[in-house]
Amino acid sequence: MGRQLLLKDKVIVITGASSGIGMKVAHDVAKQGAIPVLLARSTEKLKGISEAITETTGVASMYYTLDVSSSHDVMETFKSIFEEFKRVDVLINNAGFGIFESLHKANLEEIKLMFEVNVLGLIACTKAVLPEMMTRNEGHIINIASQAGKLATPKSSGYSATKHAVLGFSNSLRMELIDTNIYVSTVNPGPIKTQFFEIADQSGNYVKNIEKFMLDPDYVSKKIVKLIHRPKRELNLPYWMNIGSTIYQLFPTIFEKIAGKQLNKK
Ligand code: NJP
Repeated sequence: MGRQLLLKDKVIVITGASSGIGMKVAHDVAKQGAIPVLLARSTEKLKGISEAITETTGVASMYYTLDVSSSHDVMETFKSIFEEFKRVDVLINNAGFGIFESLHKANLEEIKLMFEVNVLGLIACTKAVLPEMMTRNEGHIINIASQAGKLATPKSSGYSATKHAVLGFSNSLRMELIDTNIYVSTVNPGPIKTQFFEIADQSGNYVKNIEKFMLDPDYVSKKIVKLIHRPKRELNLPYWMNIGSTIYQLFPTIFEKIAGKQLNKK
């Protein structure tokens, strides 16, 4: 994966662009001349972000209201995007949410919805861009997964399962596309200071316990922009968190025994 992509006039579609990481990345790529296409459910927020991007960068970004859990709406939205822009250079599958709860208390409908958004929505958006990328033999799909996709922790069985699914999906697709110029990257962050925790951690206990480890969304966004310039297999943030995940993969039984209690922060 040794290429350097100049962002000027590149069409970068970002799901979940109405807040958090997606919003930051939209601003940052526009600063480099790319055209961010913002997708999320909150139309008013998207409108405000899109206007702010145009005001600060001069780039005419676009937004479309989309709930990624509707595969029909995903298809229709990408049809409109292709009519407007003819191409998608980079897709950032970022829309997602988590609910941290012990499984015996968790609501099955909420777990289903996490899968519909975090996994099936991401797959639907990927399927929507792939034919055009394959025709041009060029493109980059960036899937925002999580360290929770590598190392599950207590009270996140549903959320971790969705992020494990994202990594499995991405790894398979990367191999399918090995002979093409279409790159598949995953981003596996630890906790980031965004609105994510307003839904994920309603008691506030988890945030209180891990506040000092939380990443700044500006930092995460800068790293994602770097990843667009130089695609690589996966981006682990912070890098040291991946050491824990790697040790876990090597020695799962002993790791769960020794570190399992330490990881119970939710
Ligand atoms: O969270 P937040 P982040 N259809 O809540 C959108 C992962 N991650 O930026 O639809 C379409 O500020 C929602 O928009 P709206 C995490 O799993 C995070 O932190 O208008 N869009 C909003 O724009 C997720 O995949 C942390 O409500 C939908 C966006 O998603 C990604 O990072 C750690 C939607 C969420 O913005 C971005 O999260 C980690 C739907 N059905 C991974 N449902 C972390 N923050 O600690 C939601 O490892 N959205």
